[in-house]
Amino acid sequence: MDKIIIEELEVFARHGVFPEENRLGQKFVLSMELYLDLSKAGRTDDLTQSVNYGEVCAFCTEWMHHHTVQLIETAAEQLAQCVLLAYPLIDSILLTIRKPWAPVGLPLKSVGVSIRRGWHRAFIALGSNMGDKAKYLRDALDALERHEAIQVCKAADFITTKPYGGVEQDDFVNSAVEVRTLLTPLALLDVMQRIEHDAKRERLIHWGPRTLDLDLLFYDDLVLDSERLNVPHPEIPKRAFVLDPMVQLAPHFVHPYLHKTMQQLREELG
Ligand code: A4P
Ligand code: MG
Repeated sequence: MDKIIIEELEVFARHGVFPEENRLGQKFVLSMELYLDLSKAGRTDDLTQSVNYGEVCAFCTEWMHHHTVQLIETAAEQLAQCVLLAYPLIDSILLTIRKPWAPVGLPLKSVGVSIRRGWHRAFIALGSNMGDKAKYLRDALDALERHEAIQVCKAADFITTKPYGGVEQDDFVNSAVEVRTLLTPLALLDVMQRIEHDAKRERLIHWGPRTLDLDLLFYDDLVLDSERLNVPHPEIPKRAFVLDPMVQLAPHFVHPYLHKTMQQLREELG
């Protein structure tokens, strides 16, 4: 992807683990690559189609002046997120923060951290079969939208479905939502589980009745098989109540290892 490059912006700030660093401050050197599509700006010669690198430099300088944290890891994490939120055209950022005067007591040129952060596309399934089911789903959508690192792009219709999985229980209301997020997959799962918890969800019977169930269906084209998280959600191809909303949101989205579109998976399920 195209990028804007900013090299070695010098900023005086007070980040550090030692109290003297917080009191006296020192020089920090910022370098960054801002990844975004520059073709439209290139064709139109119009700055509004790109990102003003001067503004970004002023923004980062201001941010470094007005925040004090201990670790440059934290400074980088927070600053990267602020830049991505302030400049929506930027898809991802590679940010390096160096400390040439780090109090190491040994001759070195500089120490630093380098992180890459950006927007990810994810799909989340929603389900409820207790109480005011549609309200649980609406509240969950609101809670996702309220999170600063999550933007709801598109929500599918709410559909009423028969319970799947052999447990005798009430009908479900299901839906799915497409989001843009700055969160990692596990951080997104944490947010989803907090929202479930706030909906007074109790885990009593596996696959049993619940006020709110949020499942992470897809996260970019990531394939992850870990103890806490399986992505894509392994049950997708067997579940019409997931595939119907997915077909509405993204019929041509390709499952990362089945290599079939949502529409194909739905047709195969019959
Ligand atoms: N986990 C692993 N991968 C994921 C993922 N991609 N998304 C882990 C979310 N969580 C994931 O989930 C158990 C653990 O799975 C979590 O702690 C997480 O670390 P859970 O929600 O606590 O347990 P559960 O809901 O009882 O099981 P599960 O497998 O989530 O059930 P499902 O798959 O959600 O199915 N019929 C209809 N018509 N509509 C429904 O919505 N839902 C279910 C529940 C059954 N039948 C249904 C519906
Ligand atoms: Mg679940």
